[in-house]
Amino acid sequence: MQQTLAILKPDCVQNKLIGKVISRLQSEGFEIIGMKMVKLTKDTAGEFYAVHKERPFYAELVEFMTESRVVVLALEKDNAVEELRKVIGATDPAEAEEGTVRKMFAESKGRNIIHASDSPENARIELSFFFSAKELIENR
Ligand code: IDP
Ligand code: MG
Repeated sequence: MQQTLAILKPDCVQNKLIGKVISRLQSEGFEIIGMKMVKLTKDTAGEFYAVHKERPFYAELVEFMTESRVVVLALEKDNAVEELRKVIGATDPAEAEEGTVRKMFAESKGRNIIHASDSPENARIELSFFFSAKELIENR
């Protein structure tokens, strides 16, 4: 089993799509092992996306991620990192495959409904950004 991190972004929360997206993730076989709703500050969002600091969209991204609350999910599945990236689709919904979460629900490359870790190493880093080891103990 592998773990990965997803964030239901402010557009997902604002458009009342939390239930639909979580339902999709569960039907794809992801086990929710941690879940919290948080309001990110500029500092927290900026730190989470620090790898994009030099990119032209960084300020817009931080602004967007702090518009309203987000839902942070710790997910477990075989090959979870790759599987989740597949289910969410390409960053830009215009380029995402039919049936992917971003194709179905996202409005633009910036406002694209969901974040997912892009490697097992980043998944570990990102999970520990939002969850303590105590919170993610296996339930078996
Ligand atoms: P990812 O979320 O598919 O991994 P990244 O390239 O890691 O995509 O970018 C992180 C986030 O930054 C994207 O999900 C999106 O919200 C935002 N973003 C990326 N590229 C652009 C852009 O060209 N314009 C506006 N926002 C962008
Ligand atoms: Mg990324």
